[in-house]
Amino acid sequence: MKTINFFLIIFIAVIGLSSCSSDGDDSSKIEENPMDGYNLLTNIEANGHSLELYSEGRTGFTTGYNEIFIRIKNNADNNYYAHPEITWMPVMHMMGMNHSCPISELSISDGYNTVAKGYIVFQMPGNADEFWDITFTYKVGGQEFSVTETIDVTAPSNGKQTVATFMGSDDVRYVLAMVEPTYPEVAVNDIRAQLFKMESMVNFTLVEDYTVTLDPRMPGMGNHSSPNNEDLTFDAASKSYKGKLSLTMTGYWKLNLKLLNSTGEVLKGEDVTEENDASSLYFELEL
Ligand SMILES: [Cu+2]
Repeated sequence: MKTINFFLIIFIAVIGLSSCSSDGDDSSKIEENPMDGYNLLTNIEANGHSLELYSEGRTGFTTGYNEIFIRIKNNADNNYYAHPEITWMPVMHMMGMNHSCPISELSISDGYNTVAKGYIVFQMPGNADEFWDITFTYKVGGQEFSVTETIDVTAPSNGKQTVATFMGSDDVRYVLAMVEPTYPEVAVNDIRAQLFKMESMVNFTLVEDYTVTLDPRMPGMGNHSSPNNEDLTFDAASKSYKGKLSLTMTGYWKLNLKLLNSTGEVLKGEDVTEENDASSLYFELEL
């Protein structure tokens, strides 16, 4: 009995000591990895740094809205830079010309000062003769660097359209991209989209205060609709268009859309009627 107590006391003492020492020393804490559970899209090695690009759900760059997280590692000491200042410029090199696409600024994400967050809307995939690259210009440790990296942009594997590039009746070229729902359900889903005006081949600006009407249909089932949808209107806080998308069953849905300007003029798209089964402006999804 005595020996058991003796070992028990030593055991407790050891536990007590080890927990004391780890409590008192911050540097021995295992640092939480902010990118745990995210997919590494690409790791760009340049200037003695590693630029790591992550996605929350995607495994690659696809046409449409791509949310991207970036952090920069100093290869000399394997530490990530806090508050990196990064700008990016994606360019598609086509047979006859080059063009860019809508992008956001890269801002430091809430909670993790080593992670910058933003989005790119790719209007089209690359192919054998035409490709995308991204030029990053970034400032870390008081010095500016830059790197250009070729990336693979593919059409989504399910082939569904989540971005539309079109000329409006006002002779302006627009890009409309669906942001949400990422995981649509048989329910009334939040739908969110972003609208850009193509000012030039390399400059796209956010368009505010328009309206995107929504008429989801199931072409495989007599083109039936669903109740309780709400058109997308501009939300100033998120700088995007928000509405409600009602999906009453699983299968293929075509989200027929019309784009209206701030005075209610139709810039693109048509009503779905007996004679016309789809709008020329639409998103698609399958669930
Ligand atoms: Cu292109």
